[in-house]
Amino acid sequence: MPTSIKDIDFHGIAALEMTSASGARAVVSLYGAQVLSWQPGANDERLYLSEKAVFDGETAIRGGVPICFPQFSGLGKLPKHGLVRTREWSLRQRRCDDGFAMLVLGLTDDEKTHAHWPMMFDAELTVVLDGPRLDIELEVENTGHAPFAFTAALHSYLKVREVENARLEGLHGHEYRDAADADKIKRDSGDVLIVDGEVNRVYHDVKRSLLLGDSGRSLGVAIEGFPDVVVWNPWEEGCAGFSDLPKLGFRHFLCVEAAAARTRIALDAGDSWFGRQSLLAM
Ligand code: TA6
Repeated sequence: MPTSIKDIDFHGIAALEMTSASGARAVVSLYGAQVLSWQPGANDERLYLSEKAVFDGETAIRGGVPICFPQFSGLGKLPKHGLVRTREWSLRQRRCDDGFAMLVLGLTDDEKTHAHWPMMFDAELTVVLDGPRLDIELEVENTGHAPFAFTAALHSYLKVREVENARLEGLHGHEYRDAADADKIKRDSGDVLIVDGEVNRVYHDVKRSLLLGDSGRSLGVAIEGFPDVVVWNPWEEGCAGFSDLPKLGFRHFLCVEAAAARTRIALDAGDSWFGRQSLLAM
């Protein structure tokens, strides 16, 4: 099968459909530069997209991989998760090679971002679909004359068949801030993370790769550049508070997010930074 990148309409918004030589497929919207679907094989969707997600060009889309920048969650005065997940990005590059498909989307500061944050920046998201692997890389350049610092995340909604049966390995021994328990600092002592209630944790300084096991299939998560990992599931009560999640939606995803949350990334004028999350279907 030849690799391809096609312009498509996805629930009424402009998107790109990437197909790799192996038959893997991914869909990325220009709105938010959000990966909305990733199927490394036929009938093997690995990203959760809520059936109640709103595609009105104003609301953040619930699912896939939203980009949080220049603020993660409520860690500052900006709108939650920052300014770029509800903006139209532009396509800068598309490339189809023998085996893989790659696209680059970009967004720069403008009057809408200045209304909240005065800094000048260039953000670029590169998505590479290559066989069983999906790489998502966020690069940020300080294009202004003053230094700035930011928090950020690739807020990946990983699809699981049944969250109670999911097992997340690799966080053992790490310190985390428990946002579901008054932001207490704790240390993970279990061999695997099992979700049987609300989870909202920011794990610090995670250098290991993670493995998400889910009813007979696995997903490797390798992270570079982002120092932290956020694990989030709202559970039943929390889920009921989200109008764009179905009642039992929480059972079908676990957010495992490459993040810079505890320590802000500082950039001098002219400097740039990148962080990457690579997902490997097994
Ligand atoms: O990453 C976890 C988190 O910050 C949670 O606190 C939760 O609220 C979630 O993100 C979703 O945020 P959103 O603004 O997309 O509803």
